[in-house]
Amino acid sequence: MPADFNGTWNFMNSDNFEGYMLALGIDFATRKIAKMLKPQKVIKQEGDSFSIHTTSTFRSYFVQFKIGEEFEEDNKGLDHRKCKSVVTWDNDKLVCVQTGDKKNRGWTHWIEGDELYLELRCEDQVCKQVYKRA
Ligand code: 1AG
Repeated sequence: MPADFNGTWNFMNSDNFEGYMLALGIDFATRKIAKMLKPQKVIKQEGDSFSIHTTSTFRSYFVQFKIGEEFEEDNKGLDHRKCKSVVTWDNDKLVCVQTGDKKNRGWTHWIEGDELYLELRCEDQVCKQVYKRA
């Protein structure tokens, strides 16, 4: 049985979001606003199909995928760079590799108790975020 990510998750804290945004080339003004945000994630998981809605007062982002199936990601409202993404299981972790202009781009989600973790990677930067079950 894989991990169950279903639910609503509220942002708690973040480490090095600034470094991650800099690696993506996000401008100063946008970074200033972005780092004040406390996004909420709504994750729907049905077998191998996932959708993740990340919403905030400033920007929101939606992604859906099936485990192991490559898809085109537009990163709309984020850095807008297109990439080819694929998400796979690494034990109970969801691992996304985002192949495109940026090296080493991707993310990993996992759950510990009632907390959802997200590690965002781009080039040599790693941002870690923690969400709590609503
Ligand atoms: C995400 O990916 C994407 C959502 O969680 C936001 C994460 C990082 C932001 C990415 C780049 C920064 C670019 C612009 C900053 C502007 C606004 C920030 C908005 C944050 C809320 C959307 C993993 C996800 C799976 O697809 O959970």
